[in-house]
Amino acid sequence: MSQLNNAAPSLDAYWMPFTANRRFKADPRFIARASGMYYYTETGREVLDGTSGLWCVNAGHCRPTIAKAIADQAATLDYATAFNMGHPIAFEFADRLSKITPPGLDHIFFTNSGSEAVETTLKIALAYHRARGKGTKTRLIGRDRGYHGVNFGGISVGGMTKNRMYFGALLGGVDHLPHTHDPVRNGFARGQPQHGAELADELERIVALHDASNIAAVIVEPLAGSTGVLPPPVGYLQRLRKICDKHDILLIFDEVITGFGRLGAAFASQRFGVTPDLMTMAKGITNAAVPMGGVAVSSAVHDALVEGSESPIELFHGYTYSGHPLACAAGLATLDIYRDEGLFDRARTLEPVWEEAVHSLDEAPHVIDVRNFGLTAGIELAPRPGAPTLRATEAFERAFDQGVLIRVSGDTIALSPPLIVETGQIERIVGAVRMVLEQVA
Ligand code: PXG
Ligand code: PLP
Repeated sequence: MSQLNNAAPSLDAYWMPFTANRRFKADPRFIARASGMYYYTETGREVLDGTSGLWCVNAGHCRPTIAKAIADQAATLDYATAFNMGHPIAFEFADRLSKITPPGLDHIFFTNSGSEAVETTLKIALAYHRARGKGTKTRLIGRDRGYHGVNFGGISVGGMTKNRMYFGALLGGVDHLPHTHDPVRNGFARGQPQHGAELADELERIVALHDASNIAAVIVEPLAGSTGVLPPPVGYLQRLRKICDKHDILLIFDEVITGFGRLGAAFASQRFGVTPDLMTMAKGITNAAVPMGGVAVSSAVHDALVEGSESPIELFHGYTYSGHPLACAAGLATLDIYRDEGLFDRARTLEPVWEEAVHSLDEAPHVIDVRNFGLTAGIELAPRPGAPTLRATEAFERAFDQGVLIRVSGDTIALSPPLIVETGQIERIVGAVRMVLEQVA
């Protein structure tokens, strides 16, 4: 099939993830290298990264200290099993992470992706209740429009229809809270929307239906990212926390996107002042230079599970590459950059500038809602009649041709630039979006 030229490999073998493979392979877009805020195509064309890769390159691309840390580690200890063996750097990285995680979330379990981090939280939740003699608490509660990765647990508690509908009956014993998107009451909100805290009370309805004795955990993204940027209504997370406490239900925050400064604090938990019992992280944990994820666990959950264990191995769970030395090295170098450059505070300081810039699109063609929080924004477009999502897809392709990478989810443009973004670059990103919205039909 498609061939770039005689020397280039066929495009057939690689089945691309979450991609319109046929459309892409008919007109491929390749990134050859990256530096700081920019990608460069094979022909050397500069593309401003308005999405931090995929919400992950929070400190900008190809940071030399991270590259060096990975290279040095690869030459020193490439791999050692983490099962009943230790290598020092994993302990060092977990300790460093535990200093920036929310108060009490002091224990770190390493995974290799956000999806694996999600599965890990769900399994820990079940094992925790069982270890306390509450083995009937097995039901898991997610939320409509939630994204929790692509493994079976994650798509079961998740609420993105297309990610679920092709894959059978999924996990049993799952229920969902309603999502919080309410453009009629909250349209074009700046920051957290005012209306919707009462949607957390739906958890009481779910508890009344299934009984608290059967419910293990609630998992939500503090700010829903993938579905098109939905900041939590004022007071919503606080209410969820309260209801979970009342019924001995664990609260899990999936902070794969919201962690590492994206919302102007180390984690969304600190920004919103609500502490979960378990928290996922991934993406920005290594600035995306080596795949890694993790779960931060409260001491209460950790200690009950470990001390309540009937067997020497307290948790029958873990991955070959949990705490991989190269990922830990990348992670430590990444935390140094975040700290030394004050990037979490930088995101917070830039937030009003960002908010002003993205809301300058409120009146742009096709725009039906604009949402923002931290260094994220969702610009929702009216679907083209009879061809939903195509307008946004065309906007993405045109923006790329004009030298700006944006992300689309359904009919929403999602923006999340690296935290090193300059004011002029914010203007360039927003300017490109305005221009393509004026161009697409
Ligand atoms: N939880 C959340 C909240 C996420 O955003 C995952 C889990 C899964 O992480 P991994 O590392 O397994 O991909 C994510 C990932 C998008 C997009 O278009 C977002 C993600 C992944 C792919 C695309 O917004 N988030
Ligand atoms: N921010 C990050 C990313 C960190 O890793 C740390 C410490 O490890 C801190 C902040 C806190 O820095 P300090 O201990 O210098 O106050």
